[in-house]
Amino acid sequence: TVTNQWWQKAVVYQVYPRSFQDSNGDGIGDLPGITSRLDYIKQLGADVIWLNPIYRSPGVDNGYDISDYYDINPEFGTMADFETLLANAHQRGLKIMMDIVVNHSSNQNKWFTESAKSKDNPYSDYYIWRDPVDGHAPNNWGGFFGGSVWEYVESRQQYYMHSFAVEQPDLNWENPKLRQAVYDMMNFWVDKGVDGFRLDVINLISKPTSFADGQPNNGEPFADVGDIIANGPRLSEYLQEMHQQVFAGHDLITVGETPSATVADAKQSAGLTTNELNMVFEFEHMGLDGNPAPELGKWNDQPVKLVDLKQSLTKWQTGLHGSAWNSLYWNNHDQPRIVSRFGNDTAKYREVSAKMLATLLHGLQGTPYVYEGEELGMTSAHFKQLSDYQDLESLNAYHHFVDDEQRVTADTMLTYLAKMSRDNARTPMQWNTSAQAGFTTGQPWLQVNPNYTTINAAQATADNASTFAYYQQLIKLRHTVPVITTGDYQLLDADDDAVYAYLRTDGPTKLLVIANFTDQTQTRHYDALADGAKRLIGNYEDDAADTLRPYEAKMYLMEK
Ligand code: ISL
Ligand code: CA
Repeated sequence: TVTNQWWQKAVVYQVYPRSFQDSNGDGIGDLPGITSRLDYIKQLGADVIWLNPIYRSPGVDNGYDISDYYDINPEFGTMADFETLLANAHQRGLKIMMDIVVNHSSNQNKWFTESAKSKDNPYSDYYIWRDPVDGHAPNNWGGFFGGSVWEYVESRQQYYMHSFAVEQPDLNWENPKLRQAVYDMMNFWVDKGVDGFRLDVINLISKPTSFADGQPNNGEPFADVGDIIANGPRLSEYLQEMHQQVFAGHDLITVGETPSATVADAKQSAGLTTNELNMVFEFEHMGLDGNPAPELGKWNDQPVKLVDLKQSLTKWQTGLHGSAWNSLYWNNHDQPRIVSRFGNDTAKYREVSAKMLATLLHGLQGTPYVYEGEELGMTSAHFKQLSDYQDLESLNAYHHFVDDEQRVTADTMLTYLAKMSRDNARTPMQWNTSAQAGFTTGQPWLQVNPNYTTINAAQATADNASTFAYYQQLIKLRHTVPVITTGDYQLLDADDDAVYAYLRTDGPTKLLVIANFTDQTQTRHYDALADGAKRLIGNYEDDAADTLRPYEAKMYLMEK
C-alpha cells in the first residue's frame, strides 16, 4: 500500500476565519487575527491549516457564496494580509489549504450577473438555465436549505438552478469554458503559493442527464436534490481533468467534501492511483444520531448508538485500506461540537470524554482534521432562543418545520437547534478569560460561549494535563509511530455497546486502541494485549489494566 505521501502523515487544523481571532474590534475574525495566532497552531503540532472561504462574498452563507474568486473578503482583510499570512505560515513550516466553492457561486458574481442578462453572452452557459414547463419550474427538486432549486429570472425568461440558497446559483460544469475558468482560478491560488484545496460539495458538480421529477419523501413538497445530483455521471472525468490542469506537478493536499458518498465512490474520488483527489470527507458517521422523525430531516436530540458508529467507521477503515485514503474528523463548521454530541460536556466528564474521542479518532488510518477549539474541548453553544442564531440553515429549518408546516413545537425545535445547529461550531474561539474570550474587543458577530471563563486556550496551554496537551501528544504520536499511518484495521467486539476497541497491524507491529464510551466503569480484557505492550497515551494518569474507568481511553504499542 502507498503510505509515503507527506499528507498521509499530516494533521490538518481547520480555521473558521470569522470566528477565530478579530484584530480590529469589528467583531469579525480576520486574516491578521489568524496570522497573530499561528504560533498557537504550531504549538499544537498541526502541519496544515484549512481556511474556510475567505473570498469576496455578500455573506449569505458565511462565504460559501463567492462573488469574486480572485479577491479577499474586505471583512477579513486584503490580498496583502493574505500574503502575509501565507508567508508567516510557511516560515513556521505550516501549509495553507484554501476552501474552493465551485458547485455554485454567489448570484452577485460577475459570472452570474452577466449570465442572467441574456441567452447569448460569453457567460450565458456558465450556469444551469432551463425554460419554464407549463409556466412552472422545470421540476420538483428541492434544495439543501429548503424550497425549490429553481428561481425565475425575467431577463432570460428562464429558471436557474440553485442546490443551496437562492443566492447560490449552481455552475454549469457541462460547459468546458466554465471548467477552464475554474481551473484558471485555482491555478491563480497555486501560483500564489497555497498548498492545497478543500473542495466544497465537489461530488455535486456533475448533474444527471435527466432533469425528470424525483420522489419527494417524508411529506415534503420537493424531492431532495442531494440524493438526485450526488456522484453524477461525469464526476470522475471532471476531477481527473482538474487533477491534470491544476494538481499535477504540485505536491498539494486535496480533499473533497462529498455528502452521501459511499465507500465505492470514495475509492474512485480518493483512490491512491485514480488521479482525482487525495481524500474525501464522508458523512455517514455524522448522520447516525438516532433519526426518530425523518420528517424533520437532520433535526433531533437523540444520542448516537456506539455499535452504529463502530460499524460505520469500520466500513470506511477496511473499505479504503490499501486503495484510497480516509479523512478523519469529528467536527467542522457544519457540525455540533463532538464533546457535546458523542461525549459528555458536564464539568465532571468534559475533558476526559473529549480526550477519549480524540484517542479513538487519532488512532485510525487517514488524515485527521482538528476543528478550531476541538483541542480545548469546546462545547456546543446551547443557545436558548431563535434570535441567538445566525445560520441560515437553522433559521430556514425553524421557519419551515415550526411556522409553515407545524410539524414540531417551537420549544422542541429549539432543543433540536441547540443539539444540531451549525452555529454550535461557530461561536468564537475561546482564547482567555478577558471580555469576549479575547476574541474581539468589540461585539462578536455570534455570541461567545459563557463557559470561556473555564474553557480557554490560555488555561489549556499552561496545563500539561489539558485536552490541548493531550491533542499535542496524539499529533506527535502520528508523526513518530509509523503503524498509525500504515497499519491495517480490525474492529474488536463489534457488539460491545459500551467500549470501542480496535487493532492496527503492520507486520509484527500492533497498536491497540481502547475507548470507554460510558460514564460507568467497565471491565474488558483484550487478548491482543501481549506481553511487553507499552501504553503510548491514556486519559487517566495510571493504567488500571482491564478496568476501564468512565470515558477512559488508551493506546498500546506492541512491537516484536
Ligand atoms: O451542513 C449540512 C448539514 O447541516 C450539510 O448538509 C451541508 O450543507 C453540506 O455538507 C454542504 O456543506 C458545504 O456547502 C454548503 C455550506 O453551507 C457549508 O458550510 C459547506 O460546508 C454550501 O456551500
Ligand atoms: Ca475584524
